[in-house]
Amino acid sequence: MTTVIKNGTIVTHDRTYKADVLIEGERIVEIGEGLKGDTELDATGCYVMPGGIDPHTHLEMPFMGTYSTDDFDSGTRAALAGGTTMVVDFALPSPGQGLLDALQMWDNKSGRAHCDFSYHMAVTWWSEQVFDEMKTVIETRGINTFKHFMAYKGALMVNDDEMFASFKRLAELGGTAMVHAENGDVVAELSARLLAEGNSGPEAHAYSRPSQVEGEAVNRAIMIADMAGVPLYVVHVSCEEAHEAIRRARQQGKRVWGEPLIQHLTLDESEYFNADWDHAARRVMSPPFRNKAHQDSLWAGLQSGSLSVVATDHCAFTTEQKRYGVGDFTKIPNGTGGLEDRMPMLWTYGVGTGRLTPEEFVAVTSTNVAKVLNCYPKKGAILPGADADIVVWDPEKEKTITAGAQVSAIDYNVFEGHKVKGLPRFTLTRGHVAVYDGEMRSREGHGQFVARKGNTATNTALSKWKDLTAPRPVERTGIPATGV
Ligand code: DUC
Ligand code: ZN
Ligand code: ZN
Ligand code: ZN
Repeated sequence: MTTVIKNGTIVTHDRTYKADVLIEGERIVEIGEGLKGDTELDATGCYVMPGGIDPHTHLEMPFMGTYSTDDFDSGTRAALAGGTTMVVDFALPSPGQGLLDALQMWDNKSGRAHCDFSYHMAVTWWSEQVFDEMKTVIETRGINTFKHFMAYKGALMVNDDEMFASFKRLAELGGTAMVHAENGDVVAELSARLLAEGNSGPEAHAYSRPSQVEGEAVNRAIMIADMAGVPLYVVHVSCEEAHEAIRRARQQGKRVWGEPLIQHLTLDESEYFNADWDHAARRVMSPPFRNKAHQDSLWAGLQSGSLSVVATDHCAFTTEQKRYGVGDFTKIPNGTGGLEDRMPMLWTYGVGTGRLTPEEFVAVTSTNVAKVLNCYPKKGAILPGADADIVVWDPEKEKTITAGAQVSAIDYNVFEGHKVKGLPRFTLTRGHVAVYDGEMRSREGHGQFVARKGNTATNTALSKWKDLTAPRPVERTGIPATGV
């Protein structure tokens, strides 16, 4: 069974050209002119691009006393509706739980996926068991990315000694370290003080996590990664201080990547000062939305290449769940949605404004992260042999985002009212047409796990630490007698 995508313009991270794409089963088999297939998809007026990869989702995640509402069913359908064909979710052990045990929990949930998926592993505590299981996770399970929470003190947070131990183990095994970078001690202190002073509303969430707590943690993580010799991926980079640290590290030759979210690029802190409690609480996430200066920094990072990937951190809670935090902002479940809207919003505010080229759009929504996660060119490419994960993108198609029309299972949308121009005409997941001109034809269980290899390079390029790894005692004379 073959399908041909005809009359479109192929856009990859490095090229734009007119050609047809022939798909046989689940793979791309040929690219050229005048190709024929059993069925045809007409891409006249459209761009034919690698399907989006969202490397940061939390589907049906146990968190802050509840579970995020979008699961592998509604979450991956939302992804496909917006042109995303692969998601990478975080398998999250509760402190004390083994890594393999947590993976089993995620395997039990992910069978419903409509598109392909992979996992990152979270390290939420440290022990000999975690040390041992990391090897199995990387070498047997095909998961080489491990996230560390530097915030959520008393719950998911790891301390510097645990993080250093974990980073060193990852360096040894060919893993990549990831960090949620916020200084959890400072956040805890500020939160307690705000509450004590009577600041209990959702705006206090933003006051409790100023950009300095993120900048400090990113700098610390980069230095610890450098000493351990491990590549580092910083999730949800939201501010200039964090971006600056990443820019500097990259300029020094370190393998450090930064991931801004579509929310931080397009929504700002004024959302928290809305008089409506629900409006503000629905936008509570960590890190919080920032001001325009920070947004400009993130856009500049995408343009210059100092920031590599645009994700969502999709972690969707209903209004009812958000209301657990009435009277105490620290109990508002942290998280927002974005899976369905990431690509249209980035196209509209990036390509549509001239800030990004279509090729840069492909790079930051798909190809760059496929390379960082070691699944390129199976994913993130329009090449013979690649998976037929493709979005046929109509740059003229428009809509106004509204919760009433979304796939996500929650009752609001943080992008409500935004007019987007640029939407999928077709979305294909491993050759299967999951979105056909606005109609959902996806299949529960179609999604497969994408195993990823370990790294072949570490992060020791310029590390001075290497000089200290084999310390030798200094030979001295004239040692004073002891016990005088
Ligand atoms: N931040 C959120 O807002 N939600 C999930 C976890 C996180 O780090
Ligand atoms: Zn996080
Ligand atoms: Zn997250
Ligand atoms: Zn199929």
